[in-house]
Amino acid sequence: PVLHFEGLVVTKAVSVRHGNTSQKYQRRADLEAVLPRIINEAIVENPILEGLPVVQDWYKKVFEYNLVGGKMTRGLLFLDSFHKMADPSMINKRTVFEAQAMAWTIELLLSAILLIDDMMDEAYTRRGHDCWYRTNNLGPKATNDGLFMEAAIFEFLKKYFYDKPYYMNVVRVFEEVLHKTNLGQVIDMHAYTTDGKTDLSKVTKEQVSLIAIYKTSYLTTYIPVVLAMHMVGLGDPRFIEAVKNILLETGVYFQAQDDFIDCFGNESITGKYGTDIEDGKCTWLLATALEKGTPEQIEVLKKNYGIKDKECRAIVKQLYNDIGMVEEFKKYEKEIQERLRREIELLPTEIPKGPFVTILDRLRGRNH
Ligand code: DMA
Ligand code: MG
Ligand code: MG
Ligand code: MG
Repeated sequence: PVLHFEGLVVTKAVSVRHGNTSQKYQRRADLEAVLPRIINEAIVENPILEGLPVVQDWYKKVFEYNLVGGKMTRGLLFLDSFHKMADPSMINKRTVFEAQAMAWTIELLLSAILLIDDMMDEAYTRRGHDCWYRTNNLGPKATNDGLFMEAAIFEFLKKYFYDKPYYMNVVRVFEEVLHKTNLGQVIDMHAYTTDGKTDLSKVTKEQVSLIAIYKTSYLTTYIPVVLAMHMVGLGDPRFIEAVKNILLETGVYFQAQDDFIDCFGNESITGKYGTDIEDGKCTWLLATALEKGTPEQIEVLKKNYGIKDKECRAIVKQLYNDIGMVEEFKKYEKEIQERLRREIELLPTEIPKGPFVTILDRLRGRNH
């Protein structure tokens, strides 16, 4: 479908499957349909931008490019959690729209972080297009757009939730997640390096999990469910504490998949060219190779990992194949799926289990 902003046509939202009327696709289509309204209300008509047409035009462009065209995993997980946890009497036209506004605020947080992540990772493509910093001759100037999007999160929240009893809690969750994700990016860049180069002796599965909890879990699995809990009246700190571990562990699994897809994914499906091997990232694949590889193979890794060269990348990929990485990953995925499902069974009775099971169903075997 084509989304119409005021004076702006967005053609990137191609994810609606025609002819499929299932609830899942309908929810996605409905969410995509409200985006122009939300951007106009929360950004274009925001008094902060009044009288600054150049800024308005630029940010319409930034939003069009960066907010649209993703999988919307997080926004949809939030909506799913909201609808599964809310008392049916709470659901009406107004609360459904508010939930959609919250879903887009989560997507905005993600888009801001990805915009900057792609600069740090020296990535090439995202969502099937050039990374934002590689467009419009931007380069490092794109930093300001990431910062603007981050600031806009709090404008969205003010616009739609200022009078809600859960407003302050929701603001604090966004602050917490931003902060934790930034810490995660620091660990992702520095914790396993010596003099800025990947130090294989520091790469372990524990390190991989620690990085993932901070850089990914808060942003991916924690925030959608916890915000839904605050909105439906399940925001008691004891309830949040009870679900936290499962959500963080699910995020570690999500990042392991992201690492796997970076190397073994099909670029035309993922929309991004994987750079983890060249970037020398501390990934689930690398930690597994170090566990399973022979001393000779580990020598090969040492020579070829973290080098910006297509040949070196191909050698590492071949090595991953030689140690049976695809099978290793299947085994890991089966085990973590089973373990998390057992943990969900043990959640307190007050907390609906549906959203947690749905996350695992959605993630199983994902290829993008
Ligand atoms: C994922 O890291 C975490 C954040 C905070 C974006 P990544 O660099 O592996 O993500 P991607 O593979 O999407 O670039
Ligand atoms: Mg990245
Ligand atoms: Mg990164
Ligand atoms: Mg990645």
